[in-house]
Amino acid sequence: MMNPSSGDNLTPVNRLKTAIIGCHSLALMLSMGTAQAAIEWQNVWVRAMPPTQQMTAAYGTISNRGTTSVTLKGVSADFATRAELHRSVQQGNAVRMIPMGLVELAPGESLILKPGGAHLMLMGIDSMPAPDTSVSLCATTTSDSVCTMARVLRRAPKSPHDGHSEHMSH
Ligand SMILES: [Cu+2]
Repeated sequence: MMNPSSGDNLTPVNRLKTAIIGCHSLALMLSMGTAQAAIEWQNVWVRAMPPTQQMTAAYGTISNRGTTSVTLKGVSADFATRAELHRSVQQGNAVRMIPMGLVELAPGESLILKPGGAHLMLMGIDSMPAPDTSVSLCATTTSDSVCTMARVLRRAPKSPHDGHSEHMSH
């Protein structure tokens, strides 16, 4: 349900399947305990903006690797007073951004945030993070809060697969 960019390639989904197989033994261990809702960030980056700007956006993938549905309640970043998940909708010649509200992710489902589509809007920034630094982003679910480090970049990384091998190491 949560694939706002139907024209997008399916690679992240394929990668997710691969990773699930790779984490099979972990899944077995978890299944012996209580059902785990596990949110994971992948390929996250924040667009670098001039220091005078108070807004920017972050992109990447938020996946539910758990065995139960997860409801994303919100996102946060310590350098921004407000953070919201937005989707972009075309209205005539203009693109409007609409807050997504609560986002439910079924087991194995991913929310893909990318330029021109859904994104994480960061607002009320007094001190814009400099290019090529790292910042922390957090996603809050009804049961959990999961944070990640994101690179601040002037433009989108060439390959969305950067960091893939790193990711597979667990
Ligand atoms: Cu926005």
